[in-house]
Amino acid sequence: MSTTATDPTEEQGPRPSLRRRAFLAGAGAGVAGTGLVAFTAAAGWPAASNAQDDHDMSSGDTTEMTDEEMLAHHKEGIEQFLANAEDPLTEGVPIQPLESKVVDGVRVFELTASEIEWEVTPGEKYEAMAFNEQVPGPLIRCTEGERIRVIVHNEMSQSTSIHWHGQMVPNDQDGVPFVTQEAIKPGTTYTYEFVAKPAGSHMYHSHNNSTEQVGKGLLGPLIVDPKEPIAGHESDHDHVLILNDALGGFTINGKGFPATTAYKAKVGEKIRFRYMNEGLAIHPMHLHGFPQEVITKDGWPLPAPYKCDTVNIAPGERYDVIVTAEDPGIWVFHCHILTHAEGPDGMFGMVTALIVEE
Ligand SMILES: [Cu+2]
Repeated sequence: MSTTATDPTEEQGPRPSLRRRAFLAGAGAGVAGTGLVAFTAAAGWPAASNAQDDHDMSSGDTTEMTDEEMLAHHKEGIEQFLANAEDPLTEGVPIQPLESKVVDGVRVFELTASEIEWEVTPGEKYEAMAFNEQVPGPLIRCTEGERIRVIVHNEMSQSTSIHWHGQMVPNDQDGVPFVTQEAIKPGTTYTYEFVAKPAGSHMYHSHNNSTEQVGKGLLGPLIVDPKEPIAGHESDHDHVLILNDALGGFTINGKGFPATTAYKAKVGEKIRFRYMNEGLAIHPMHLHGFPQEVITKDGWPLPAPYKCDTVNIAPGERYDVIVTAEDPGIWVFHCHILTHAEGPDGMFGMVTALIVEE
């Protein structure tokens, strides 16, 4: 797995133009996600974590810049993205593999939920809720049929719980307060245990006050590898892309363009992308240049994989695709709801690229 880049080492100061780009990311939510704005406003959240109420793309702001100014902003974003591909511009590395130990035949993981600040785009930090101080949380990975135990510490000021999205667990491990368990109150620890099945790309997330808690980052990937390799699923690279649309606007793995991770491959290599949507809106992910071969839906292998160039991922869904890097170049890779990806100020939000080298 190489879902993440190396640790950023330097605090980056806010850059005025990038602050504006983050602002526009929020504006996109205001236009395309009207329901989202209403919902979060009704819930009294997020007051401080989104600029969407302060900016309206229909107000005429889009025409205030000259063509030259728009191009300059666009160019600067691309330059920042390419710099980020070499040396991350933001603090905080998401989805790090979670260490485990085997105790009496059970694979044991440990998660700690806490309230942190998370840097989404350079200089833009938001109040987040995180497992092990990562947004999204660390990667839990195991093999189908393994018994796993996850010890959860709640260091937040709110109660929480964890639902194992896609897993066929015993009912009392399903993670819904007052339905299958008591809530995990602040300052307490709770332990889940189940046999990991079925195989595939799954997720774990809070199931308490989940609009706020999942929106702010209490989620992560759960990959259950099949006992035997599946023909046609071989790849040289394996990446998780978790889509979200609350904390800091539209994000891939907790970061918005230009801080999104670029994916790299050599000509002829196969890349597996595992899409997971933890957001409140659909996100059709479009890759320039090459087809995406869809091999699984919600973890289940498809009997007849199919090729397409845009994969529409609804909230809660997972799709795994294989891409063969056929030609060198920088191939842009983005959500095709354009208000999630590009505005007069250039690209923002759910945009990344597949960089193919000879
Ligand atoms: Cu989108």
